[in-house]
Amino acid sequence: KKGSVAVIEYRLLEAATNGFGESNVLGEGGRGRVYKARFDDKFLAAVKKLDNGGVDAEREFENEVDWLVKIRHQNIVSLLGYCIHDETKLLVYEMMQNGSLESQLHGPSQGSALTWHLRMKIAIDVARALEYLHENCNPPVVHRDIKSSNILLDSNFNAKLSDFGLAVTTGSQNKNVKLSGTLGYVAPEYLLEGKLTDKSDVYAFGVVLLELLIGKKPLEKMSPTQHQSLVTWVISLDHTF
Ligand code: ACK
Repeated sequence: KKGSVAVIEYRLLEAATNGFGESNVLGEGGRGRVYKARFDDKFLAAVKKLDNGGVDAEREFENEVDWLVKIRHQNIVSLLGYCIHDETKLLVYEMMQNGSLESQLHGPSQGSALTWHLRMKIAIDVARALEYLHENCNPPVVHRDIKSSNILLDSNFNAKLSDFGLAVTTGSQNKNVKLSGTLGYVAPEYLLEGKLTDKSDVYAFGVVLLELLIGKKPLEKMSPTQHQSLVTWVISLDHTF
């Protein structure tokens, strides 16, 4: 055990997910697949099986565990446990039955399930998570990857922030940090000058508010060619600040 987070045996996770079977797949994330796990025939959890991949993936896994052991808030997804099995790393989270805000807004149902009242509630939930990270944590924690796919909804549509793989404290990250985050959500002063503060999360939160309001994804109108030239331009910026 690390804090209140359990180290879970691989064979238990295998059994709970039908051997990581296709029918248990909840979705595909940036860094791996997420599976529905059923323990003792009733208790549900979500297991993220990370792709094996280099130093960055390793660092993000450790960062995620380190933060989520320390951070507990009703609007932040709880980490229940983790498992290291040879090269494979797994994270076990509380089950968020209604998936991500991204799939609710932009998936097949196109946000139809989300009333204005619910959208307002989701915005407030995320604001509470950010207030906690920025005001109640000392030093303040910057999430660095606020976006609709990192906002998960439980069975009652309570919103919780997930994915702390890129989170940092302010002050520690001013030297030689690689640019992190997601295009369309990255604050301009961070993208152009490497100036990272808690306000970078507030900018990204603003983009999420727009998504909630108009139901469109950032950069949605860009063609693949335009998107590619944006990516090429970003890569060409000197991001060793
Ligand atoms: O939008 P979704 O249905 O919700 O698809 C994505 C996918 O896994 C990759 O991130 C889903 N997901 C992630 N974490 C959880 C969780 N704790 N509970 C339920 N679904 C999750 C997410």
